[in-house]
Amino acid sequence: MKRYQLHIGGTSLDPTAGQWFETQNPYTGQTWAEIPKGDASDVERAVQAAHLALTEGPWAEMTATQRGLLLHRLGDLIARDARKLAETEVRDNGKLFAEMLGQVNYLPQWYYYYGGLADKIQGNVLPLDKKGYLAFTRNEPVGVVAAITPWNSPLMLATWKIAPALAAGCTVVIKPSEFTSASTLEFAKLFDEAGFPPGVFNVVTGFGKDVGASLVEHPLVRKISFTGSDTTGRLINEQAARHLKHTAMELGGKSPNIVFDDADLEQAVFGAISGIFAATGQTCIAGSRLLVQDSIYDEVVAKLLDIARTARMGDPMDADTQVGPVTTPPQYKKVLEYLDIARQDGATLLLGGRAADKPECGDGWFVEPTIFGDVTNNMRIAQEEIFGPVLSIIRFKDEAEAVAIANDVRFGLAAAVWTSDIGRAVRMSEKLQAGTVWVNTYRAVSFMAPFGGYKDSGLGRENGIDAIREFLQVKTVWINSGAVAG
Ligand code: TXE
Repeated sequence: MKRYQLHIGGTSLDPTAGQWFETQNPYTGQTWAEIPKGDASDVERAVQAAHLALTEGPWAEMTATQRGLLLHRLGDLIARDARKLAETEVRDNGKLFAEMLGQVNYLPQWYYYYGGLADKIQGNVLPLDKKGYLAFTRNEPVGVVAAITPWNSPLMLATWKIAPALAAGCTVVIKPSEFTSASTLEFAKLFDEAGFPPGVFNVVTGFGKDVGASLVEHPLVRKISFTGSDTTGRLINEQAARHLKHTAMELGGKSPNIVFDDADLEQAVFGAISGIFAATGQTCIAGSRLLVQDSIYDEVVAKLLDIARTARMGDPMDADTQVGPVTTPPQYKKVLEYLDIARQDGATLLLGGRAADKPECGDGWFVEPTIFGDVTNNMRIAQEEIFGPVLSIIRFKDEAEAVAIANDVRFGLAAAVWTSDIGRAVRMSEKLQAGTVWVNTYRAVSFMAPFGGYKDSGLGRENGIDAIREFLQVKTVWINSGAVAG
């Protein structure tokens, strides 16, 4: 069995306490590797290495252009190793290989984009109300960044943090999810090959309450960039606030996918299916609430069921598989619990609603693609993030009611509108309380487009130019030109 090592200060090494934990393949349920069980002393080593790299030596001396070139080189190495990295991700999180490969193949663009942006962040010469001074601003790295990432898209969500943080000149210590740590440890080796100085990028694997909490508490960590559940996000934010640290939080969602009767229904149904069943519903942007206008409700439901009932479950490495397993045993249990909650709340089960026991699902943690109809927005399945292949269909009569239902949740990550009326598209995009609104599409993301949450879905933005500012702090410099005393 493969046994991984931590990555600290440009070296692979064993955890201080000499302990490892096992990681499983969600498709087979079998253990396939051992992951270092880091603790506070490993965090200490990693943060000290990151702090040293930040304050002295080649990274601290480097120009922004040189940093950009290193990011470029890293992008090339990811492209070279995309297949291997994607295979490791699938082994650990059970997502479809085709989707994972597509995702990893896209990652270099983040490193090229932020590599290019590194030397284009300018300060300002300030107009002043006083004579005799020159004043200007500099954008400086915020410091050592702790990145804490989840299990659903390990390398992509890590990249959304790492690329802008390094472009800004920060150094990084990352703690990947305990369920999917392997790909981040393999990825770390590419930093050395690309020529990053030791300590710029460090990985400490382990559990949230040990490694995660120690990172958040460490006095030399200045920024915590987190993706995960809103419960953990809140906890980290409270802890960070006690030490006045910067945070960026990408948390959950309960995104509405809204279909009007003037929409192209074939497209809308396709968008609804991929919106909830892609990645087995385990994405923060899952379109888990399908809002359908009364007049087309029956037609949309019939079309949805026609497609969803043919979904092929099975080995995520197989190109024909459309729905893979749930990634972790606790998540599997949570999804099954919500199926019971939905029934108790009075939702009508239209499809699935149970664990899958088909032979092609092996011993994996599979849940059948599930659709509930006649859901009302006060039901728990309409309000709480399930993070699984469970769609709730809700009726509405008109635009005003669609907006009211869509916004009546504590989350606000994304929303989509399906309509052929341009005026309606504009009105809806203004009224929906969400960090991203899609019109006649779902799930589009790009390194160029800011991404983040309204309301309980998070703080700060990832991607686009906005993201690099998350890792910079502004310094104002006043120079006395000699005309002013003292
Ligand atoms: O997430 P956690 P979990 C949601 C989804 C899912 C639920 C639970 O609804 O069912 O979260 O998943 C680290 N201090 N999302 O339990 O706990 C942890 O080790 C510091 C939404 O896996 O939020 C991991 O690295 N760190 C989501 C990371 O936080 C701590 C993606 C996320 O774990 C910590 C995944 C602590 N006290 C799940 N406790 C999205 N927004 O995409 C845990 N961690």
